[in-house]
Amino acid sequence: MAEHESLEFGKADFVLLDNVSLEEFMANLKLRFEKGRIYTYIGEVVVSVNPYRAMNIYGRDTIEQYKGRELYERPPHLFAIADAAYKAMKRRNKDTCIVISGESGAGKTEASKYIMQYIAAITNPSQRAEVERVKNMLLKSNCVLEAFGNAKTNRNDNSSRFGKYMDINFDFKGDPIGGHINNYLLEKSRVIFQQEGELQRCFKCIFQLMKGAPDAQLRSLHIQRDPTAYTYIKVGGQIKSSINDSADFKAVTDAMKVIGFTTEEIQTVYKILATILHLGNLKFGSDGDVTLIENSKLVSILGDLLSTKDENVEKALLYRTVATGRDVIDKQHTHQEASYGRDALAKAIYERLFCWIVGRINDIIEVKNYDVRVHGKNTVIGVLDIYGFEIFQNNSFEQFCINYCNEKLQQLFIQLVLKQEQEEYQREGIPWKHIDYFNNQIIVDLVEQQHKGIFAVLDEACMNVGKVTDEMFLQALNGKLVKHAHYTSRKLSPTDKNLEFDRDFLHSAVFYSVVGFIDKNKDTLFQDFKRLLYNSSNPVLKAMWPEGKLRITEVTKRPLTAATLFKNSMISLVENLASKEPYYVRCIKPNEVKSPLLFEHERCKHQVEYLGLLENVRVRRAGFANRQIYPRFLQRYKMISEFTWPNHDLPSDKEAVKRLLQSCGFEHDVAYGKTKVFIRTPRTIFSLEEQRAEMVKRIVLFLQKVWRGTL
Ligand code: AD9
Ligand code: MG
Repeated sequence: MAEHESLEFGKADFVLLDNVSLEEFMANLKLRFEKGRIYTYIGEVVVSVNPYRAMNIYGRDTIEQYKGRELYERPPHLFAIADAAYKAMKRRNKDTCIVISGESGAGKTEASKYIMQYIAAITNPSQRAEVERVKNMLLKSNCVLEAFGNAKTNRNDNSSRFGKYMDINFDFKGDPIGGHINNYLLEKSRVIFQQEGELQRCFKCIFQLMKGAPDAQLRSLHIQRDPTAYTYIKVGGQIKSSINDSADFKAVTDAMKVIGFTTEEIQTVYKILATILHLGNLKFGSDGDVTLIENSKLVSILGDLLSTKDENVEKALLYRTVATGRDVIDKQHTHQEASYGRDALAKAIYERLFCWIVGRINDIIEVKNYDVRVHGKNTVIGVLDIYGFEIFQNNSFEQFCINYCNEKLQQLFIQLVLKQEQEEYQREGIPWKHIDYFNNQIIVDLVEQQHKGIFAVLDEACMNVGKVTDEMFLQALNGKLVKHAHYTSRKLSPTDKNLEFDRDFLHSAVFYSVVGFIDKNKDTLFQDFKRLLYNSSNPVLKAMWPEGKLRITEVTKRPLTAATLFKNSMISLVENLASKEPYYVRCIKPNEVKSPLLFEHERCKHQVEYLGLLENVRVRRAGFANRQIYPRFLQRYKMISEFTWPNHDLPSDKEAVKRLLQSCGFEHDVAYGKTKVFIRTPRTIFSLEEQRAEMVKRIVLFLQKVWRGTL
């Protein structure tokens, strides 16, 4: 509780509201936003409202103010949460994680960057060169991943189109020694298609290359500076570069160098981007039954960029090898198949490039030469920054996955903050009035349940031999889910194919068009393309496509579908987060127009509701900040009471803890459960800690005197 903050800025912790009602919550949130106080606590959770303006609250001086301080000592800030996670990791040897959630444009990525900067700033006081190098690489990796994984959308100018979980590893001194990044499903369809709207763009790196690369480099890639020359990036309508593209190109290229990418690797990265742009301009025609490439000049450019023979490129684009029994034949693509193959190739090489970049960064930043026996346990702080919940005019498979991911994280929050907390009070026999909340498990099940969930139905449709259409998938869904309270489907017009389901308890339905679901889920790329890339004489490219080694007769296993892969990755992400001590940042987007002044009441209220913030306040307010099992509590604090030091003679540890707390005058702030003592406010813990430190000091002095024989 940040009591030092003046009330003119509202309550620094929602727990301090006079009445816990939605009206009071919103009034406090609005007041603080208007007064430039963008952070507010709910206990140890930080609620953040995107200020949409540069704030002078992230500098070195502010960092110093938060370093090593307790949460309640300073005004609410991301730095305080980062510090709490860091302290827990360092003092108690705990792996911790910081989960940042909120809808698209709410400020998650910015928050994750400030958190990383804070951790970098407070560690390595002795300036060890190796640690500085690691920190620099971790920070630089952000810059590279943003260039390749972020894009302008109608909701956010710098929208993350991939999910990112980054572990930072620390040595026993608490200094960073390495890290690891997990990336989740990149929205690769953006490579070839952007939704309509003046703000939609392809991935940032493409524009950075066009605007920022030197003339000679562009010439060698056969690329013009004019984005309107390229079909793939003009579909969304917005084809202007942004002012930063040029400077960013340099920054990203430099960052890749600092991280340790070789010149050849960096060149290959840009060759791949150029390949994609050229692929988009390839046109297919026909001569009778024969499919042709109309602009064959592009084929030789592609051959050059991919370091392979032109005829190999042409063949992979126009034919596919099929196995019929023991024979292998070349089957010519129809016009439509060739276009499909071209687009699939563009998406696949971009996705592969992205994963390769992440893998390369991981190779370099992973902890090396760390001997646990010598250095002690290496602990971790994880930072999760995913793509936020989003609704567009037209929502497809990607939005479906992104929104499912947000539901999963909300479920984790519910499990850890709302459900388990309350269950523990009940289990321990602490008097407790249950606080109701909407449990979105039903929505999560609707998506991921075995056999009956939307992903299962989709996978089943994709397994069918023969041609399965999106329409048939929709029918299958209707058949299975017609009675589900959160599922409905509708057809707006005879040609329209929509499936629709409600996502939250406010019944704000999200409409997903099923068009493309089957295709995106199967996610097939003709083996011929894989072979083409594997046979490249560019070793970097070749290494990205190891499966191209297989001959067509050797390719038997059906790969997992995109939905299954994503579902599995989400399940393991949540398991990983749940195994660590979590800290939360809940981001709110104040308006749709990126204004620093506008607090749209209804928008914000909606977010507060679906994030379950009010329930969070209620549980927190009625609940306890800290709990410890009796023996552990005694072990830590027994020296501060004569009744328990050095040992107690009371009938049980529980009785001893009671006696200890009575003697310190904290009786009013605690409750005694069956196995644990519960402490309501953090101040009590801090006070116990202070008394303990004082006693430990005295005991040490005493012992020193005894040893020296001066007593
Ligand atoms: V998405 O789910 O990736 O589409 P995010 O990550 O939640 O979204 P982001 O962090 O990218 O949103 O923030 C959007 C924009 O809001 C930024 O580009 C900034 O212009 C602005 N923003 C967000 N947080 C801050 C802040 N703390 N200070 C100043 C901010 N501006
Ligand atoms: Mg983001």
